[in-house]
Amino acid sequence: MSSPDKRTAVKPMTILDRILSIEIVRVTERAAVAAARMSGRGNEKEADQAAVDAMRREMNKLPIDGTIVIGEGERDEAPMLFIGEKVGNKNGPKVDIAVDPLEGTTLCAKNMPGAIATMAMAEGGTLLNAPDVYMDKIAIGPGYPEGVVDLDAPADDNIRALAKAKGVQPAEITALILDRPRHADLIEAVRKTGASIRFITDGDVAGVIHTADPNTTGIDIYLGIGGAPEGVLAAAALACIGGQIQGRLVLDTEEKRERARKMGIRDPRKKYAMHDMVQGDCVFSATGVTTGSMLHGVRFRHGIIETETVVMRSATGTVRWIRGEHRQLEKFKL
Ligand code: VTB
Repeated sequence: MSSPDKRTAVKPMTILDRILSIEIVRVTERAAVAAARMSGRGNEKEADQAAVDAMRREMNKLPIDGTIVIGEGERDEAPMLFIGEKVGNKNGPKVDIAVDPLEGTTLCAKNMPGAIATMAMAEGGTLLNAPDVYMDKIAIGPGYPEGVVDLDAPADDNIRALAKAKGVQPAEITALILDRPRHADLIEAVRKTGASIRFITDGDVAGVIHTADPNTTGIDIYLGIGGAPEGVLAAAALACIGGQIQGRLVLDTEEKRERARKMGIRDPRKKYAMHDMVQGDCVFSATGVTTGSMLHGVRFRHGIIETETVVMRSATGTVRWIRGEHRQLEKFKL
């Protein structure tokens, strides 16, 4: 028989995440609207700060006992939403939270396509707690045998293996890569196979998500080094919609290895599979700030603010596209 204590005890994330998967939408919506007000003003810091403030305010209303595990930075350097910060009204399940209140600060500041506000939430203790360093990543969409590509294989071998599994020529594969000088060798290896490359200047959370629906996006594989926080967020999204991602933290200095050690990372060379980064049930939400190929940006119309959000739940794999019309009533102004 269950004790009264048990009956009144806080329900685990698995039960509450149905509700949280709607609540989380409000959080990324607010952050996106705040950031969008700053879009095209050339000030990355202010845009980011606006998104952070709005996200934090909204998150603190949620019925969760939350801990930021992927945030705006490490305790000393980030005033808000830092790694380890407690959020939520404590009246709910213990959850780990990964946030990128403004993914693509430059995109937003320059009013270029693809800036998003994004966040993931998972059962307490199940999200990878990673320092704010780079991560080497590889990701593909669903429907392939496990391990068809591998972070440690040469990029050209990966392209050929993926083409074979897809039943096409390597020239029919398109890879998405961040346009950075550090990727020169990677680009050369991919080109050797005849595959096509689409470059992005920022925004690799959305970049990885593109691999989940190649028929629509034209992207088969994501390759290269981006932010580790973005890697964990992308892993949360793929945990919901399917696909494969592997990542390895780039801990190339003693200082970075030390920071990682402090977060409990014992093996600095560990290759993380999706379920090492996201070990339990999770929900993921992203709202468009500027219009990109995944989401519409925020639109300010007379008296109404429009948002578009994609929200996903790993327990069921449900993906919802939510268009919000926020009427600017005095009481509920965004
Ligand atoms: C990527 C990109 C992000 O950081 O993760 C990138 O997808 C990595 O850092 O949107 P560098 O810019 O130093 O290459 C972002 O650009 C976010 O800052």
